[in-house]
Amino acid sequence: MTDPGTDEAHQRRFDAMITAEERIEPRDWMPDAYRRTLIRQIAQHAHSEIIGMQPEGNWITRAPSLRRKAVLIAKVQDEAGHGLYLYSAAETLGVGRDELLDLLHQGRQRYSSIFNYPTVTWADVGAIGWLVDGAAITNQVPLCRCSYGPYARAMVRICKEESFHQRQGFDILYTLARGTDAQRRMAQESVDRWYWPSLMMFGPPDSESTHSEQSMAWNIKRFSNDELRQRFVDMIVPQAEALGLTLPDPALKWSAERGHYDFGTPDWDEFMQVLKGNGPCNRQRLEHRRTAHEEGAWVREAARAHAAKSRARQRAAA
Ligand code: FAQ
Repeated sequence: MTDPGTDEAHQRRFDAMITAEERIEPRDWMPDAYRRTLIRQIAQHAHSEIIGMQPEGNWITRAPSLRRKAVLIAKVQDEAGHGLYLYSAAETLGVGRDELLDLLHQGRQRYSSIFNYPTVTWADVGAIGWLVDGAAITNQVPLCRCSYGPYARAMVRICKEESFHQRQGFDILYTLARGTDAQRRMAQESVDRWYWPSLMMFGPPDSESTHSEQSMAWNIKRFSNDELRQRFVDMIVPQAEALGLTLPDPALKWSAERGHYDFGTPDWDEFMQVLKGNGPCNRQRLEHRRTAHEEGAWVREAARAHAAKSRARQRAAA
């Protein structure tokens, strides 16, 4: 049985570390609720990375040139890598990767709403890079200062790669926007479809966000959902001008008083529907993931057999 006196001392030490902006490491004592929150967020983040491979993976065989195909394959592979760093970070909190994948496959853990939208044109690969990776970076740069060490460190590398991803998406749209009329129209139509869902990636408005207050007190989240959404809009408006494309938001205008762009309200009913599993691609994404997992069983089995053999060989040589 744990000694309540000791738990109080641990809690005081944990609180002092948070106040002093120190990193919490896996060996440190942490409150159960802090651990649970991190597992929820990091798992959701990891699941988003691997489910996020599907919308773009859809275009690998149809990329318009060898160069675009090679870049896209590398990007999709990067997302798999991000998933691996993040599952490893979650494992330091005492959960197994298999357990987390089971929860995803059973629909008991979430992944980002954005990946439930379809990629119907090549321009969507550009819009995902520019807007979705752009939103991801805006959200993730502050996570490099998250109080939990393994998550913060994973974020540093992920953010570097996401910046490159955003540039390649911008480059695709830039090329299309300067192409034929049909290419320009395709780029604009894609931005029209991805703009609002990308604003929803930051989560519900602060007034509806159940976890923000506590996560900010623990230095897991450094800014609220609405603060980051604003930062993102301020970043993409001049980028849209450079692209020569418009953002489908009639309320968008510079506010000299606030020093920020005013913007419209996302359709939060649509967001809630997507979270409930009723987005355009929810069923397809999960079904595909489950099938890929089942079909990959032999690879996991072979890797386990190889690891067991290597261990036996090392023991024999010792
Ligand atoms: N989708 O109280 P809050 C990428 C849920 S980037 C689905 O505000 P929190 C890169 C939330 O879980 C995308 N669910 O929650 C890439 C909670 O549900 P619960 C991944 C959402 O955690 C690019 C409820 O709503 N990035 O993958 C969403 O404090 C291109 C109440 O919300 C991350 O995960 C949503 N958008 O703040 C890959 C970043 N928003 O558990 C491939 C790390 C909220 O109570 C291609 N995560 N919910 O049932 C975070 O920063 C936070 O978790 C937030 C949400 C900001 C997403």
